[in-house]
Amino acid sequence: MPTSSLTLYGSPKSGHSHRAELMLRMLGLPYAYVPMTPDDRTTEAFRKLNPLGQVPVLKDGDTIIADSTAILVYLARRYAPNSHWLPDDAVTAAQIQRWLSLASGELYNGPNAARLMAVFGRPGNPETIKAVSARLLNFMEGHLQGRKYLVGDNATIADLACYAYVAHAPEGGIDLQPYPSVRAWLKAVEALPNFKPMPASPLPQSA
Ligand SMILES: N[C@@H](CCC(=O)N[C@@H](CS)C(=O)NCC(=O)O)C(=O)O
Repeated sequence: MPTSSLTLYGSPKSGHSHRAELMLRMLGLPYAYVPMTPDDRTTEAFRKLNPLGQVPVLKDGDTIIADSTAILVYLARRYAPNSHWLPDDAVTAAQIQRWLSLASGELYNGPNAARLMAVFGRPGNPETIKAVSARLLNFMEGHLQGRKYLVGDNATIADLACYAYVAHAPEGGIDLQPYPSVRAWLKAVEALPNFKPMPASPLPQSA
């Protein structure tokens, strides 16, 4: 499979960036990484790549793909077509899409939002965030009983999309102890070839 020159614009403590980087690593694709500070994301040059000013953005030759789950789909289709990462069949693709939607919905508004509040001082409603997180994690726990990965028998882009913000949920004060199947799934993702962790942030202090 031919490769162009791949550049990922991301932030080291962004789970959205981490999922895109994991996919590049797991496909064994060479890439350049451009770390973006919050100020970098507001520049005119970066807004040309993504008018929303968000990381991650992938540049593949002349092709620009913004949004982490769009990047996962692009990399799977472009560099690993019809592989276990994103199989072609309709049912499996739909099951994977469900997890991509959960990653951009409940995971974003739950564990990600809790971490944003605790680590980065972002505003938010702790009660709502806790409720969204508990609903998602309870659902994941039931779903993962008897399964190694989120969809089917192999790792898919669904696992990469959901990994970082679940793994780092404790940074937002969300305890993963009540979710043994979720913790076993995190270990399964961490055991995949070329896995690289996202750097930890200080755990919130208890009052
Ligand atoms: N839906 C986007 C969300 C990306 C996102 O929220 N990125 C954060 C960093 S983790 C960001 O760049 N935030 C800056 C902003 O929203 O202004 C994706 O999946 O890539």
